[in-house]
Amino acid sequence: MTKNWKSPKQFVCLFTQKAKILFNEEPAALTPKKVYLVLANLVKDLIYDDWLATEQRYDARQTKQVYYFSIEFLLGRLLDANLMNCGMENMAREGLKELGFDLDAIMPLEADPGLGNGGLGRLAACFIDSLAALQLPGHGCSIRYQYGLFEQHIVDGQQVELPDTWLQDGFPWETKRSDKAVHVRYGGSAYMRPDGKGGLECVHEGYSSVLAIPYDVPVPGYRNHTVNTLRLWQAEYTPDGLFGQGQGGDFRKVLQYRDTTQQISRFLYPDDSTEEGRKLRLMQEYFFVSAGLQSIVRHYRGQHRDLREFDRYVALHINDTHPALLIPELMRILMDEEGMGWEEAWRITVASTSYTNHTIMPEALERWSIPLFQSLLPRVYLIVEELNRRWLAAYRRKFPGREDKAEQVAILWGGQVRMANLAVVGSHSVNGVAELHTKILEESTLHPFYEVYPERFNNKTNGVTHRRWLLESNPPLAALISDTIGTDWIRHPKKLKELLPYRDDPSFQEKLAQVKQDRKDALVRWIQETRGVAVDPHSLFDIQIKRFHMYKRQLLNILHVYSLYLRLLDDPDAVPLPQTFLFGGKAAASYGEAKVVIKLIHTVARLIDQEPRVREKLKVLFLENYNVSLGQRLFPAADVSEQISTASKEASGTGNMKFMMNGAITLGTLDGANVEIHRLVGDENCVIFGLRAEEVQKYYREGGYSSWDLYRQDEEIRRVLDVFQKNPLFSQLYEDLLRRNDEYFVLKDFAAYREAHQEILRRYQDRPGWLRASAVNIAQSGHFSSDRTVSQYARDIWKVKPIRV
Ligand code: Z2T
Repeated sequence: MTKNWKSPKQFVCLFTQKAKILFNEEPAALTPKKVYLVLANLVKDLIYDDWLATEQRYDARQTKQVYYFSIEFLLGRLLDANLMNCGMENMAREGLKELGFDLDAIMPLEADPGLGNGGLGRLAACFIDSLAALQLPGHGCSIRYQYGLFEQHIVDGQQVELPDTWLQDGFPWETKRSDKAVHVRYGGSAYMRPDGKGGLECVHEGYSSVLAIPYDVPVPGYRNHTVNTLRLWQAEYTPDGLFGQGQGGDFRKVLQYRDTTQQISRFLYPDDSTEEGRKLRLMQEYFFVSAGLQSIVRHYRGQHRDLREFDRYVALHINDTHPALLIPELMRILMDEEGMGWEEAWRITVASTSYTNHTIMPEALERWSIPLFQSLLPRVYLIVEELNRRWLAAYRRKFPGREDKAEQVAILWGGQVRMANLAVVGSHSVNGVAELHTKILEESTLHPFYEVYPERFNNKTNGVTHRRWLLESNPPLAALISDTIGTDWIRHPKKLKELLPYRDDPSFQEKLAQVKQDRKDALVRWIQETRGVAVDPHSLFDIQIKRFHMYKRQLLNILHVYSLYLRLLDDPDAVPLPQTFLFGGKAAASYGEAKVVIKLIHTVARLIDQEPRVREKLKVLFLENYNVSLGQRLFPAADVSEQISTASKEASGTGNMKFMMNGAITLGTLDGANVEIHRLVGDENCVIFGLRAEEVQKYYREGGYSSWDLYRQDEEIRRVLDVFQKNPLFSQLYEDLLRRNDEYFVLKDFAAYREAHQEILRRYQDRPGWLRASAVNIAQSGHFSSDRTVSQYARDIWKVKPIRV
């Protein structure tokens, strides 16, 4: 195997060989998609030696390793990222050119692996990138969904969901490792019996077992020879999986077992609005946790003698509660398979496990019905039951007579298993994802736990990999930065601060303005080519891209745009410069209200397009199927970053950081990580508006405000809301805002938001001032690199150190 490609000529030679091996074709005969596949396979060959060497190195050094369990990894395309990390992008570009191909035309042919919903899944992808870049021994563990997040089509202004067939042409980055398969058990019955040595042992019988097969994806660091692993598990049917059943010839049972088995790794987040869907989701959660842990313990056994030292060599991280079954599963393995007693197994489990919380929204806290849980995972349930018993007993000793509090911290309550409580009790570290979020966890959401275990709580403000979100997504900006301060910022993103002295430098500002215009032009061309829509590249680009959720308030944005439309109808000079409002994002298939907001955006867009007096000044465009690769086009082209969630609701946000890195100005509430962005750049370099988190929480405690009063007082609000009365489709939104008292304070924040937009326009017209603000944002964005975040996890929580390869 080759180390690196030495010259374009050698590349051409290797490419020709590979085309022969894979397709038995000459390069010139290859379709563009085959060119992609050949190239991807060549890049994988490049990575392979380092991949094996990395694993050997970790084993030889007996180093502690982290396993990051996440039910989502929203990877995005890998060709560009891997080429960049290997430092082989130019070589590939030159070589392909000699063969008559254009690398930039090949890259978009790669399917965008969407094994995640949004922020949580993308965070996991940024983290494994940073782990490898920092040479930290850390790996991802998840599910190889056959279908990722649905593809969003817009038909008649409405969202339609289509399956995401990302595996159709094969996924060249993975390696199937059938030899490392394990079995995962479901169902049957479990009970305790005397073990003949004066203790008890567990019997689990009548279960069915599913084959879990790992597919490994290499995760290369940035030009440092470290290659970690993302292990994706796939469920497969095994003919002998029906233990003690089915052999009797119950053919229907065998068929049903086969069907269910094959469903487990089929879809990301199967619809949970039906009982069947819920059961499948719980099967998924146990599936990858059990498979992952079994393989970790097996590997550990090959390296070390004594499982009592497990936590010295292994850190297990759970990304939200979806992998929280890791806690009872590790207990099961240590007790049932390794013969440990409860106390010792518990010490090891807590010492190994750490947990990140990603939301305070009560409806998003996972709960499972006990009957479902118990029938699917009888042995694990016994452990959870015992854990709940011991935990509550200890808690009641500490707070005698406080049943109100005991109820809040119980793991089992009201017929349900409360996963967040399980995760907190079973972890030595519990962290939030931004300062404000962690404070709310400590003071309200998880307060009773904070009282007992204050030392477990800590904050780790999110970050994003600046390699993908700046270096790879915005090459002209990256080049300008490197020309100005050198290339050290790529390995040490804090050094972006060295741009600060240039913020008022006219020549730097001029170049920064050109880069932004260049990225806007590129986006405009792409929109014209792919959507057939014309956008004014000299208008202000105001962008809101994120999942659709009522708390994120895309509704506030579009209502404000509609108010601009109304103003322009009266007075064509009501706005001083042309503006383009871009939206993108998916709504959960079952989230009716969010889907109505998507429809409303399309309706307003059409109204504007049809009005000659307005359309010169205003454009609204919804870009369908927002995903990682579309994000990579949009962040670099943004002037304004819309971060307008109801204060206290957005745990962190990470799009806010990607915009900032690309020089956009934040227009936001003091929510999530916006608070920290604001603190770093100051009032002059972002525009903050609206209710503060404490005010919102006070309203919630005291029963809200009267949205009717506002409706009566503010004429513009009144005129805007009349849009709803013209169309019965939107009556639900009207109801929410007025009759159901505006849960997310859209109307309450409307006037402040209107003011904030006027402030944006004032600042945008001061060119040097705006460019200075843009430069300051880029310069301060190094703090929001996931390299910073991951170093903090490594130092404070996982206790792992870099290993040079
Ligand atoms: C998700 O993307 C987030 C939170 C969730 O809570 C679930 C999902 Cl799928 C269970 C997001 C937060 O909403 C966002 O504020 C945060 O930046 C992101 O996780 C990463 O922490």
